Amino acid sequence: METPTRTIEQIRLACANDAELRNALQAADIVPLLMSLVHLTGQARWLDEAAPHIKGGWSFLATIPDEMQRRIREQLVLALKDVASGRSTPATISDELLTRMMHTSVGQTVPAEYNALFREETSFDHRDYKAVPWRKPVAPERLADFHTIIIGAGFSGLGMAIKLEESGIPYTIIEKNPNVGGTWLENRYPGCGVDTPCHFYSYSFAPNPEWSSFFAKRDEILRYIFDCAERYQLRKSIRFGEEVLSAAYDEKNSTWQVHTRTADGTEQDLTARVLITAVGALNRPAIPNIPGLEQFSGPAFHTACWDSNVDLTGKRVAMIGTGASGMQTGPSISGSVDRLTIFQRSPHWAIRHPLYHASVSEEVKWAIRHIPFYVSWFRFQLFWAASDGFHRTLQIDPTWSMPHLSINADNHRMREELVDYIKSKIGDRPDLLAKVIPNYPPFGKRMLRDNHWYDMLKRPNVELVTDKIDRIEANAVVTREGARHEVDVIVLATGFQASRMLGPIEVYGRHGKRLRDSWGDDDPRAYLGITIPDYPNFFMIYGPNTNLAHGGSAIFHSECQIRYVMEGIRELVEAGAKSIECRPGPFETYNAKVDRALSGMVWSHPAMTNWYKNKRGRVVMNSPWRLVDYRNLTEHLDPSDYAFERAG
Ligand code: N01
Repeated sequence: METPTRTIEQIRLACANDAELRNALQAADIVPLLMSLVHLTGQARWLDEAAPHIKGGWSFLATIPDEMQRRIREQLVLALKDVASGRSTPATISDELLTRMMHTSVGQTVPAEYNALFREETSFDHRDYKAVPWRKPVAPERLADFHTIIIGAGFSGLGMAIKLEESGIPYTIIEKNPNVGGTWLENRYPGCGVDTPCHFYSYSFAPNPEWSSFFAKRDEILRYIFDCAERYQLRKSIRFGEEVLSAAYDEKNSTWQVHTRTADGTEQDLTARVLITAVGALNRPAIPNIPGLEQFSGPAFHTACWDSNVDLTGKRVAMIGTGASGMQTGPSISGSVDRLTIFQRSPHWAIRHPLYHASVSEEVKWAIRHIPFYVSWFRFQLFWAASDGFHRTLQIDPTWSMPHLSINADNHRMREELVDYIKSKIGDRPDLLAKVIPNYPPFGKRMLRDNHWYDMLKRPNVELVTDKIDRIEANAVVTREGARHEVDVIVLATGFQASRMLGPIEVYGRHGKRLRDSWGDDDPRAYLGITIPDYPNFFMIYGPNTNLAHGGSAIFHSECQIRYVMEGIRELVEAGAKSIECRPGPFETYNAKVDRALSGMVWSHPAMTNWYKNKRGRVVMNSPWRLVDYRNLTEHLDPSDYAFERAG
């Protein structure tokens, strides 16, 4: 395959200033540099030499000796200059070599089935492998008949819009907020940020070489989303400040009637051939049912509705909840408040990451911009380290002898490492230690990243309360043991109504069938998490059982779903059909498979609560699959899974 001109241009720029190039190479991670070298030269011998020194996907797990590092950097300079001067061209990487490179880059066996995922995910040759092009000519005026409504302008909705825009399909996004960004617009509590590495937590087709840190904070993520909305000119198609109340399928016309309300109370009906929900799962706050909460006389607010008008400086603050939001909020406010009293119902596991608070140096940003393939390999390493690389850790071994502590040997090893880490932080405080070590296996609840949590717990102005809350009074939180904790402000870090999927939107399918009647309050099901029988031309992004709880990026998953939806719309358009509707057979078979797989995974363990399960204990949020499995399941829409209604 011919090397894209963009790659050659990139290399010429890289070689334009020798000092800059060498500085950047010195600062950049050695493994992606090594992979760039192999990618440019095709010289696989480097892999054999480096392999014994690479023990995982994270950069800090590579211990390549200095002398070898020096040779890699030197050879890379030469290889780049050869290409820049036209003496050579970047090598063509065979599938076999690609598998070997993936394997070496993360120091673990990566099956060949990841090749396609690698090519799609890393944009290494600037091709859009996830594109769904028309297979036959489609007159633009015909597309007008396929107007699509997307609900939600967060990462998923915008990603969907970008692909519809590219295909020429007219669409409208309806967004309840005044701007794009979804959960990243709404959440602005102190310390809010991502804990998936952001060089992976970003669209595969829109890499951002400018991330200022490896785990970006909310404002920077929101800026990235704003940039994408501008770059792909999406704003013109978004109706802001308008909420969808209901959507009903009109069988006679094979269209959706979408009923909305704007902020001023005006209600409207819109019509679309296709309806796609991209409403997220973590944006309807769960307000705890604690007696007296409404009688509290001071400010009380949820982390997702942070009240910036309340200055916490010098205040006595209660924080209820210790999940991902609490983990970021607590340490961020503990230095300025007078007292922080944390009410923990159950502890969470938290893992240390050496780069969690690190920024990306200018030299590394330069390398990301200029060294071909560098960021592709970096992204792949992050993908592996943050997701499929430890999927097996979550599988219940039925013969495991300590099921109350862990679920298999890998999971147990992880538990021991986590406990050792906690002890290294607060081993001198047995009172705290007893409170924070979870009594359930790692990954039973969402794994958190330690945001100085344990350091915070040792602060003299911080108290960790594990007694149950009995009630809230005008100026205090009172526990069942009768302890009164006087506070000025209450922060509710109590999570979201995740399993009540699609929130308050009422969806009516064929024969007026109400989706909430089938799903109940919290028992959603869908084929591949995307489509449902009796709901033609209806697709969901981040639907049932698509949450990634072993790691990975929600954006990866939504891109899988977006491609699948695009294939569905393509079938509809190219077949000249009026509707496409999931058949009951594949729906039932798939959901049975999902339930079977999940029953053997850590989230089904009885020792903990989590937001993944519904009231009956069925895991309704999480995907049981590795990312590569879900990618394969959604790569192509199989028309035989669907019924089509022909026009005319
Ligand atoms: O919510 P949670 P979250 N009395 O449900 C406690 C994403 N996210 O907002 O564990 C007392 O995890 C509850 O206790 P328990 C991410 O996917 C990502 O923190 O049920 N306590 C728990 O401690 C995450 O998983 C990021 O016993 C009560 C806490 O409140 C998801 O959002 C950052 C209670 C709720 O924790 C949700 O995280 C933030 C009560 N009545 C969020 N009710 C990053 O990427 C609940 N609790 C970093």
